[in-house]
Amino acid sequence: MLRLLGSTRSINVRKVLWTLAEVGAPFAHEADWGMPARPLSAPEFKALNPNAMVPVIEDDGIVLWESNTICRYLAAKYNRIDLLPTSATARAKVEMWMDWQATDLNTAWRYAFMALVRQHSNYRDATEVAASAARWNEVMMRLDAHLARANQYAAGAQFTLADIVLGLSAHRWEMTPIAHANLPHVKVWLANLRARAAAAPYLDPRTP
Ligand SMILES: N[C@@H](CCC(=O)N[C@@H](CS)C(=O)NCC(=O)O)C(=O)O
Repeated sequence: MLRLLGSTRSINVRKVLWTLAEVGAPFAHEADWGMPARPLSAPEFKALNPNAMVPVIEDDGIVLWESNTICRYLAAKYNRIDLLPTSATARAKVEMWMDWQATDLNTAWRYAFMALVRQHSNYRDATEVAASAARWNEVMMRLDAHLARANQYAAGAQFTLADIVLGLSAHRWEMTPIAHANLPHVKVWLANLRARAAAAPYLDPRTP
């Protein structure tokens, strides 16, 4: 059975959990990796992922890390061409938004989130917090403008992996105590995602 390592607290682990729920795959979740009892620096863990980061999966004799790659692997394995289409154009649209989430969007929020939600002692510079919050709003405004033109979901008329990874990031943005830009299209799209049975546990206010 597929083995998933990493706590639900991690947004990248939640991408995999939500995708597993969408495809209906059975799995064993080792949620304590990253907790004091099972540090990611443990040799046993680093043998699986030398980056010492979660999520990691072990399935059918392979080990994979990088959350977006794992989501694509699951969609392909379970022939979910609705989540990750096979035509070059439709697939590229999904992957473009997934890559944007992992790069532009993710790098914008780190400082503000670590300071305001995790309250980490290494993130105490108020100027940096304000700059990160401003960058975060700015990239989210780009997503809102896209959703205003899009046909219901991020990559078109169909729910795809792009909505999973962007949806979790948008949820984190909503749940972080910054002065939020007014993003009506993000709001409607997120409400729509929250109505999915597979999504509800991962778009919960208790897990920003
Ligand atoms: N690019 C990686 C990033 C993974 C990542 O940043 N994981 C975080 C949790 S969200 C992590 O493991 N941090 C180290 C720690 O928790 O000790 C992916 O998408 O899987």
